[in-house]
Amino acid sequence: ATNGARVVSTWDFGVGANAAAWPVLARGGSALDAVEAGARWAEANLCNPTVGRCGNPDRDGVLTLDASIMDGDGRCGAVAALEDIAHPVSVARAVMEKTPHVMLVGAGAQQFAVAQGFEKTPLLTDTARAAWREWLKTSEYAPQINAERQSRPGDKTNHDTLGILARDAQGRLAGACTTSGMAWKLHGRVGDSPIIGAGLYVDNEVGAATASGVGEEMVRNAASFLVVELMRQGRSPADACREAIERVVRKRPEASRTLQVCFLAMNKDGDVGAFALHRGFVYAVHDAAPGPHDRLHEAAS
Ligand code: SD4
Repeated sequence: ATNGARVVSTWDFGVGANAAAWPVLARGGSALDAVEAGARWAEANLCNPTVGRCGNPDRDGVLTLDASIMDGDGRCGAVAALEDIAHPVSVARAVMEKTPHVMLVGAGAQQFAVAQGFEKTPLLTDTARAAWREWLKTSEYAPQINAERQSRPGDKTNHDTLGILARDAQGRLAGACTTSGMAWKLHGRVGDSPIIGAGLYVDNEVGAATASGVGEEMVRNAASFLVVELMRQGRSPADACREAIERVVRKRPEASRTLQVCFLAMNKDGDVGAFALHRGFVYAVHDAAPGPHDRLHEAAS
């Protein structure tokens, strides 16, 4: 029943997200339900001092969330700059399924969420508030490479993005992306994660791609769309990701030295590939193959 089913996710916490998504695929469920389950796990369980939705707010001390979801038929939904709603990915799915629109932002997104029965609840933790107060002393916006990676002691959380892609037993693809964005961003800043084609793109005929890192670079390059289009031209997932990274570097060679950009892709056959601008991007794969599923793969860079 799990024939060809597979789920892949960004970063260390991708292991947990995959573990939450896999049972959906294992019982013959849809890729769309699987990626939502994985993203919800991340949104609910990343509450630790180093990473999470309980992570760091924007420069005004406000935690704003971005998320998107897409299936291989081109159905998609997204929310950006959403405040005080714990599961932005599910709000994104509601935008997709219950409105004629693709994206809702800010107060309107929150109003829609509440009308759909999502609970409004303050999310910013004391730890994050304290980190923000500390940050205010310098007020310097300096994103750290691989800040999402939990396995490196001493790393400070700068942002936390889960990108998750799945293929179900029927061969359908879906993806989701959820994040609190870059810490200390300007209030109102929206990254790549909720932008279809930038942080996420899925096409059943070709494959799926998602991104993590400094989102402005993905938006500039319509990067997840680019990765899928490169696969359409015959590139392997890893090759397509590498080519997209080269595009990022060519456009901004100076900036590329200090910021991280990471791509993760899966083609329609379930082959997985990744590439990062700098070392240290890890991703997790889960399928029916025997053996441990908590081993991480490090992307080439
Ligand atoms: C953003 N791409 O908002 C996200 C941040 C990220 O891991 O990936 N963090 O730009």
